Amino acid sequence: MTAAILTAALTGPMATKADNPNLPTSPEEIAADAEAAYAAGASIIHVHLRDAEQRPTADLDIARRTIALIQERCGALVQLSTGVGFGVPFEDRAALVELRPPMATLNVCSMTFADGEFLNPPDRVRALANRMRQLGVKPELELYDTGHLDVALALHREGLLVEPLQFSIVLGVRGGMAATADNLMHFVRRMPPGSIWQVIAIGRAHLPLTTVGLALGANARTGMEDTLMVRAGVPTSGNTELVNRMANVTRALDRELASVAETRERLGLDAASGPGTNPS
Ligand code: KMH
Ligand code: ZN
Repeated sequence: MTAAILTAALTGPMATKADNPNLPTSPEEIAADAEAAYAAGASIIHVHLRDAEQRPTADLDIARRTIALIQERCGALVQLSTGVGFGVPFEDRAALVELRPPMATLNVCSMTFADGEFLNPPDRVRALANRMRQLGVKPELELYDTGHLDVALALHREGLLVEPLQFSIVLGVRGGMAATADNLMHFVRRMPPGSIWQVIAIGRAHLPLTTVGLALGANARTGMEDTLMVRAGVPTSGNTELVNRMANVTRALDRELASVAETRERLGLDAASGPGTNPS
């Protein structure tokens, strides 16, 4: 099997330090955790931004500062979340790609998301996909339910996505698919050949279903966005513990961890319209 691309999702949109005091929220804390995740084998850092009150934000100054600090401290690829968090207008979320990170998420459908409403109107998703293609920002397509794959494939048919398509199969969000192997296998059967994919398993199913994905040849994502616990009832000591654990699982399955260079190559970042580092 190919080497596994490991993504560290350090912060997420919802939890705060009240849920787990080890959650990084300031640009400095996020960059410190990014450096440690990179040292532990992650080649991609998935970034959510927070303001001084820990609220999710798409503030461009906070984004610039966070990206610069991460890049000062390590060579990992930055993947900005355009999901950002509830209450942040879609236009502000979409403006983040103007900073030209090498990668960003693209959430293709609106949905109930836990107790919130996650708004991704079709015309704006299409415009964002188009803009990302123009800027050479590689989209990671977030699929929370079966129909989301069809919407993503329709964007591809419209010429808005560049191969290889990169999918995250998100399991365990309330309002999306439950975290079951059966739901995962639905996508494994249906994704087009050549797709690059990972499981994002939220909460209790995080370790087992991410491991199933790795065993099937997928990439992996871990971090405090996806679980605040290292096992039931035990809060994690932080992102480094989670990334080290997933790196160990990957190696135990006899797979290597992809370097940044290999990650760039597999995702076609250098072939996209902008360079992978996409200086803004
Ligand atoms: N929060 C995860 C369930 C995004 O940031 O745009 C999915 C995610 C998407 O990471
Ligand atoms: Zn995210």
